Amino acid sequence: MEFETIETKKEGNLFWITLNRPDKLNALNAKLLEELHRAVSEAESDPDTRVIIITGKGKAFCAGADITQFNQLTPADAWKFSKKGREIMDKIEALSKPTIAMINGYALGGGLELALACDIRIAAEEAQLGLPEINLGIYPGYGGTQRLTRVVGKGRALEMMMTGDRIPSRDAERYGLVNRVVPLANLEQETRKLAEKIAKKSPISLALIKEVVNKGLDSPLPSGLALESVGWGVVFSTEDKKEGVNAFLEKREPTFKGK
Ligand code: CO8
Repeated sequence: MEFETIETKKEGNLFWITLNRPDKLNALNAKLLEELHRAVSEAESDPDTRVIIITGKGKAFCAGADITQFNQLTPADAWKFSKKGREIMDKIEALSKPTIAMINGYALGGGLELALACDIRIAAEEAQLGLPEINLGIYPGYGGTQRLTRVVGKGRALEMMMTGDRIPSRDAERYGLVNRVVPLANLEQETRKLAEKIAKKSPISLALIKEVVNKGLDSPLPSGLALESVGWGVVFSTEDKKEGVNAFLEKREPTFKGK
């Protein structure tokens, strides 16, 4: 598939998506959002892909929505632009395959919101994260008000949104906003190692874990727990469950096929 604003690469069971507008710090314009949508759809339907990694080229992961578009937007356009961005973030969160945001540099505004839509965030020591929309006289519009609050809690989320300050990745790690921080030089290697580890697990279990965690977070606890039990029944019917249990009993490594 040909893209102008992103690059994609398949590597074994991993599917890499690199935002590729480095001169504009990978700001999200309409074209990039549309291409990102197509790339994640391709990764989701690709039978070889088990883990999807999203990163950025150059010194930024993504510096947010493309501000140069803002002055041309009517309120109705702004609503559509926000909705389009939100739909792609929702789509990424709902993918059946695990996603990792590899945060190589600035993750700001819509860029942090993109990282928040991914399952796991790994950041370079040099990266900075924030929701600076308040400085533009607006506020986060790609899911940040909701997803950041769920990840770091209300007080920290409100402070980040109200000040617009960028926080270093070490602080983000302390907040639980990124899973781990590594030097930029090791970022790709560490991300690949983690992705390959997850790629060896049962894809059905991975998809169910995502579904149950995400839907459970939107539900009262008893409903989430009931969903967990129902999914458990499903996972018990799979060949992967037989393979996993037999491999343990036979003292060998399992090979999961996603069946
Ligand atoms: N949009 C468009 N262009 C950008 C953006 C952006 N978000 N960020 C950086 N750029 C451009 C710069 O204008 C510059 O272009 P040029 O070379 O043509 O002048 C180039 O990228 C390099 O940037 P800088 O020279 O500014 O690089 P610095 O290292 O000096 O600074 C910063 C880096 C601190 C990241 C700085 O670029 C910055 O503050 N950027 C803006 C960050 C920001 O405010 N992001 C939030 C955007 S709003 C948003 O994401 C809302 C999401 C919901 C949208 C709902 C739609 C209605």
